[in-house]
Amino acid sequence: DLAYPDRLNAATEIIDIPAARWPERRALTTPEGETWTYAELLTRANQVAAVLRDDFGLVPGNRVLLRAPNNPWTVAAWLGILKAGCVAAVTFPALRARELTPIVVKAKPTLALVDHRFGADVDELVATVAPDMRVLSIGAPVADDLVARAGAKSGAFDNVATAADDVALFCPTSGSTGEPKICTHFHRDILSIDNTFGRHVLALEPDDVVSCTAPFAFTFGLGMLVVFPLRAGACAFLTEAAPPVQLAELVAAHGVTVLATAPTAYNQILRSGRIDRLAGLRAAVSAGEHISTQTWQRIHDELGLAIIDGIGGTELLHIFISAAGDDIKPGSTGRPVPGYRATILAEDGTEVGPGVEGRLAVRGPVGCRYLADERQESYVVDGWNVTGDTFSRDEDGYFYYAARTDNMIVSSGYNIGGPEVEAAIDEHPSVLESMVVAQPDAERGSVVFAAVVLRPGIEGTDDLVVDIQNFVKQTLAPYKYPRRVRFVDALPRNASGKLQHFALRQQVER
Ligand code: 3SK
Repeated sequence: DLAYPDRLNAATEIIDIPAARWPERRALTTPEGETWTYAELLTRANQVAAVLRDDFGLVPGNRVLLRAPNNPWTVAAWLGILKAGCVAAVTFPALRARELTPIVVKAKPTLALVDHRFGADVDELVATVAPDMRVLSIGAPVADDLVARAGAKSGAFDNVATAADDVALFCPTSGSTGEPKICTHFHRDILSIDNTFGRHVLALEPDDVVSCTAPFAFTFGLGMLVVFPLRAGACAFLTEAAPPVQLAELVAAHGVTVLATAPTAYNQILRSGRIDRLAGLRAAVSAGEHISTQTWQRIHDELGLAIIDGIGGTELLHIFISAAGDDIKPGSTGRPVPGYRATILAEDGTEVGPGVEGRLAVRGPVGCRYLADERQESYVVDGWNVTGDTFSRDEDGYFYYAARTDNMIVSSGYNIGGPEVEAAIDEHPSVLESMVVAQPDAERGSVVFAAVVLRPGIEGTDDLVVDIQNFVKQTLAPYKYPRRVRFVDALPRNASGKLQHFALRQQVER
């Protein structure tokens, strides 16, 4: 039943109610041995809310930029923002000032809560585009930080009585063209992802220990590590950054029972020969990109574990089609999660029948609402959320992934907009122009492939490839760098000079 009361603060359901029920249970734990009970997490979230209201004078509806890795204080900060009735604008810590600029300009945060290791880019934003944004460090080596301020508060806080459809979240997502889009989500949306995928597919139990590699800013991580475990009385195992092979060791050492990550990580763990470290898992989730039948089958053969595959989107907050339990057809991403409907649309927007490829369109309790963005009109058509994926479905209602419809590059579960990588490469002093597309890759799903035309007289050497790659890593979030670079004499263009990405895509797919 997805009927919500008019007044609803998601934080009440995610921490206040569970903390009253399971005060002494472990809510959060880390590889470093830090453990917070539900009662401790509630106290700290309340303290954060009090800091926002009393020290910074924030009022409901104010936006707070959150830039911090997956650790207990980030969870407390996120919950505290919701408790205070403010909007949490979550951002990937890896993003650079240049990528944060359009987000901050559009989101207009009043305050930024920033892990002290990621402060420099935010200082740059204050100096350039956000002079009025105040900044509070989390865990700074200086006396005045969020942790110190929180410690001075009582730990009691009456959650703001937000409306169920007040905005609680701003989630930026890379645009396949141009600027990032900001997806806005209501308090009730946050609960809906649990009342659909969380309850009906994942079905966590209080004894579960859940690990997920996705950052909170990727809503896959927010659901898997905050919303689902806390509402179930389970424990989230928080890692700031762990390469897949190390992750497998941590899963074994810390008794993780549910792992959620992208197919790339499962592939790397398989290749490392350490798949046995996942033997203690009760469930595993794969999302962010399509998992191949071979990878799914190998994990099944090795561990007897049927990975829960899923496709979701920042626009819809979490997973809306998935395959789980006995309801699995090899090669299929599955069927709509209870509460959602899905169909396949032709170019003209009409629904096509079984076996025909087209745009995957979805409707359900959570939908896309971009913040002040004309791209909203093409994403939501007649109530359908028209995703950027090409799928087909069969007679039984199972959906099959075919390809991305747009120029978005999905690599290791990360969405990377080709144009911003092109813009960064073009700034390299040796480069005249570039074109970036996805190249299929067995391990990462796709990798960023760049065709680069050099300035006259510059020779394309291996050293120059590395130099261009490093240049991009310093300009953008490092995961966006082109793993493959090819020097070419000219970019593919049609007779009128228009760039033809599809031509390069065809070349690199061969
Ligand atoms: O990319 C996905 O499949 C996904 C899954 C869950 C939540 C968010 C996203 C983008």
